[in-house]
Amino acid sequence: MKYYITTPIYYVNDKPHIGSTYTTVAADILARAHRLRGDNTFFLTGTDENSQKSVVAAEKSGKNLDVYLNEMAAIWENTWKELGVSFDDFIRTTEERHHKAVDRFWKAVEKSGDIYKDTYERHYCVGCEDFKTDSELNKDDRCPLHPNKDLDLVQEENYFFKASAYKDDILQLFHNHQNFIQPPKRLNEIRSYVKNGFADFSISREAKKVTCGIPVPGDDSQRIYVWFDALINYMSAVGYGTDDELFKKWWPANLHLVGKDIIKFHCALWPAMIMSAAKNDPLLQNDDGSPKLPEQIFAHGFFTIEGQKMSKSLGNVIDPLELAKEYPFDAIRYFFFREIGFGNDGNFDRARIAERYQSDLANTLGNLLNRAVNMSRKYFDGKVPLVSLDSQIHKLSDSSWGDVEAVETLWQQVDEYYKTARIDLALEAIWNGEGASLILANRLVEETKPFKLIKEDPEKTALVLYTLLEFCRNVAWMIEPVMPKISADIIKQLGQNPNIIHQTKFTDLKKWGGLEPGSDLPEPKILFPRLGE
Ligand code: ME8
Repeated sequence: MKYYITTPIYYVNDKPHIGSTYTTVAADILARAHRLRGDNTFFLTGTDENSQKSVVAAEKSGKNLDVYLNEMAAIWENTWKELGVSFDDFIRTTEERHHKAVDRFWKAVEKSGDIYKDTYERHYCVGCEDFKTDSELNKDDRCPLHPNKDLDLVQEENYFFKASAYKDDILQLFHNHQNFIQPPKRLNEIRSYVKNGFADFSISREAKKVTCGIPVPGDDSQRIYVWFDALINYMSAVGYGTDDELFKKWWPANLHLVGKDIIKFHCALWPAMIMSAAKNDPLLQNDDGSPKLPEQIFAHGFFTIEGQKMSKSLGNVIDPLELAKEYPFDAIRYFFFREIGFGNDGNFDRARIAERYQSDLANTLGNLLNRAVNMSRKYFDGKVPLVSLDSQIHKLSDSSWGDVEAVETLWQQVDEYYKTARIDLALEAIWNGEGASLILANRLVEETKPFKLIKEDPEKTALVLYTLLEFCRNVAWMIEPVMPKISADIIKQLGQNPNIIHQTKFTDLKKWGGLEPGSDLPEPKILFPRLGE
C-alpha cells in the first residue's frame, strides 16, 4: 500500500508558529502510523513563496527577495528537522521543478478552454491572498480575518479560470464520495459555498503590479495567481512535469491535511483545476478517463492561545522551538491531540499541558512502566518473569483487566483511528479504553498488589508483572506515531532495541508475547521527570 500525505505549504513572511506546527505534527503522526504499518509512505511539506506577503516582508527586512526567501525557507525546513518531523521532501514554489509542473498544468487547463481574459474591479486581501466579494466583508468593508489590513482595489485585465463550469461536477463529487472532505461539518460548509458562490475568478495579476510569481506561459506581462500556483506543489513534488514514473507512483495524494481556513481552495478550487487539466493530460486520468483527484482532504480546527486569538499584535504567537525548551516535545505532541478533538477548535493552555504531563504521562504511563520494571527486577532476578505464554492472562480474570483479546481489540481500534486521522480517539482508547488500557493496567497493580502477592503466589505475581510489561511494550508501539522518542525509551527500558521495527513485520510486532520471558531488564530511568528538572 502507498500512502502520500501533505501539509499546506506555509507562507514565509514569518517563521513557524504553533499553528503550523500543529498541522505539521498531525501529518507527521499519520505518516509515522502508516510507516509503522509497512505502507510505502511519502510525507510532503514546504513553503509557499510566490506571494505578495513575501515581497512586503522582504522589503521590511531590507533584504533582496531571493536572499529573504532562501533564509526563510531554511528556517522552516530546519525547524521541522529540529522538532524531529519525518518529512520525505520539502518543496519550495520558487524551485525549477515546481515551475515546470505549473507550466504543464496551466497549458493543460488552457487547452481545455477554461482560461479566458477579462477585465474586472475587485477588492483583494493580501492577508488571505484572495479576492473578496461585498458579502464576504465586514460591515465596515474590511476583511473579517484581517481587519487591520487595508484591502487593495484591483482593476486589471487578467486571465480567468472557468470554475463555474465545474460546479455540478464538484457537487456530484461530494455526493459520490462522502469521505472526500472530513470532518463532515466541513463538507456541509463547502457544499453550500460551491452551491452559492463558486464563480469564475482571476488566476493572474499584471506583472508590473506584483513583483513575484510565476510568469503565465506565453504571456510575460502576467504572473500566475499565488493560490493557482501553490496548489500544484502537491503534484510538482512527486514529479509532475519532471518525472512521469515518479508521479504515477505517488499521485493521487491520499490525504491533504489543512486547517479550516483554507478548505475553499483545497476542496473546491483544487478538484476543479484537476478536472479541467485532466481533460488534456493523460497523466491526470484514471484508467476510465476520470480525473485523478486527491482521495481526501481533512480540515482541522484552529486553536486560541490561553483563550485569545493568536496574533502578532497581541504578542502571543508561540515559537515551537522555544516551547520545546519548556516541555519535552513529545509531551506537546501528546497534548495537542489528547486535549483537542482532531477537527475541532481548541485552546492552547500551559496549565493544561502541565496537568496532562503530570497525570496522563508521568503518573499513568511513566509510573506503570517504572513499577512494572522495578518489581520484575526485584522479584525475578533482574529479568522479565518466566511465564508460559499459552496459559497466561486468563488467570487474571478476577480483576477488571481484560485478556489478550482485549489488547488485540485495542490494537484494532487504534489502527482504525489512525487510518481515519482520529489521533485524539486513538489516544483516548490507549489511556482510557475498556478491557485493556493504561488506566486499567494501573488498576491491575492496585487490585493484585504484586508487592504482597509475591509472598503468597509467586506464579501469579509473575503473570501479573509479565502482563504489565508486555502491555507497556504494546503501548510503546501504539503511541510511537505520536511520541516517537518516548516510545523508543520504553522499548529500551524493556530491554529491546527500537530498531526492531525494521526487521519485524507489523503483525508480529503487535502480537502478544513479543517480550521474551526470562530476558534481561535494564535499570529503569524515569520516563517523565518533574518539569523544570
Ligand atoms: O494558507 N491553529 O499558508 P499559511 C491551527 N500558503 N492551525 C493553524 C493556526 C491556528 N491558530 N494558524 C495557522 C497558507 N494554522 C497557504 C497554503 S497550500 C497549497 C497553501 C495552520 O502560512 C493551518 O494548517 O497561512 C492553516 O491552514 C495553515 O497554518 C495556514 O498557513
